[in-house]
Amino acid sequence: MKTVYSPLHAGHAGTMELNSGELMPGFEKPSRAEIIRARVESEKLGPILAPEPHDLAAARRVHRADYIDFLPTIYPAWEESGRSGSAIPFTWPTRGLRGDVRPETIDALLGFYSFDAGAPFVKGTWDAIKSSYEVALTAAALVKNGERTAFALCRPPGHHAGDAFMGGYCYINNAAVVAQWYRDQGAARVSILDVDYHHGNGTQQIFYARGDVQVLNLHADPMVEYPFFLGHADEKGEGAGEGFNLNYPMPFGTTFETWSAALDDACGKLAAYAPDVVVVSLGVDTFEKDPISQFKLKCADYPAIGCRIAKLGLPTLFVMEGGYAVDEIGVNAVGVLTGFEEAS
Ligand code: OKP
Ligand code: ZN
Repeated sequence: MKTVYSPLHAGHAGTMELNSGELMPGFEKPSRAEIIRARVESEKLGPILAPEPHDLAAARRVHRADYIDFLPTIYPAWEESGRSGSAIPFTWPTRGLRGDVRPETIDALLGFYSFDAGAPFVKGTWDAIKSSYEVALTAAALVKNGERTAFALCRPPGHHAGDAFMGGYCYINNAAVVAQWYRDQGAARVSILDVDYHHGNGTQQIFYARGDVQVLNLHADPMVEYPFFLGHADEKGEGAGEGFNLNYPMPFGTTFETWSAALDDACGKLAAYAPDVVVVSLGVDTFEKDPISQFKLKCADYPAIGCRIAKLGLPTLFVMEGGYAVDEIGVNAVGVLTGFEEAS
């Protein structure tokens, strides 16, 4: 299996995030991608390729143009206003406020285009976002051109980003971009299987009213876990999308026995949908030692996930999302991929 990786992710570093009432170093840090890359090499998964350059046209197919135009202007505007460090929003147009009037100043715009304070910008953030997007599209093309599978080692991740908002370490929704790109390249149906611990609220929002992209999400119950305000089992899609969004919320403490039964059910629904291609939003924050998560999967479970996905027998693109236990992130992420290859 080929991996696509860019060193430009590393400029998105030194970010700060709000946690338990304190501003502290972000969990979504450069070593995550470096450790996965090192494991790809030591496991001899296959060649590691640089991304091809891409303009932002494919991003505009799933994100609002004004949002995509705003992203590269954020850090320059932040610096022009005399600040350094992490650009972070602090006010949002929630219920009772005007979310339909685009404000003019950088602090207001940051809130206008986000749903939380979890997508900080530093100097290298835009270049990292763009490189992550190019990594996803380059890996997508490998599968389109006949490879059975490929691994997009994306950083930053994407599944919390919606049509016009960032949040939860995510800016451009890489999985949504490539799903739409496959449609535009002639795929009739695409399935997105999101196995990250957190609900992929951005992916759900982008495709909620569409029947041509099936979205399946396995995650911690939003009643008690981030992102809190989406991801319940009764969210099944709307209009033409009715029945094409499936959520599997699970309680804190969920072990592989329960989790893999949900995966099995999701794979059954996916097979019945018969997509031309599967995009896996690959998060490994379901791991028992993940510092911000509450599931109990073990290292040995990750190859079994890859094996189950391989049994679908479909062209499959893996897009990296979350996972914060850096000591084991390489073993677990690459474990899914080697499990897939061994069962293929
Ligand atoms: C991104 B992905 C505040 C706590 C909220 C946000 C978690 C984002 C997870 N720091 N943390 O789905 O792995
Ligand atoms: Zn996550």
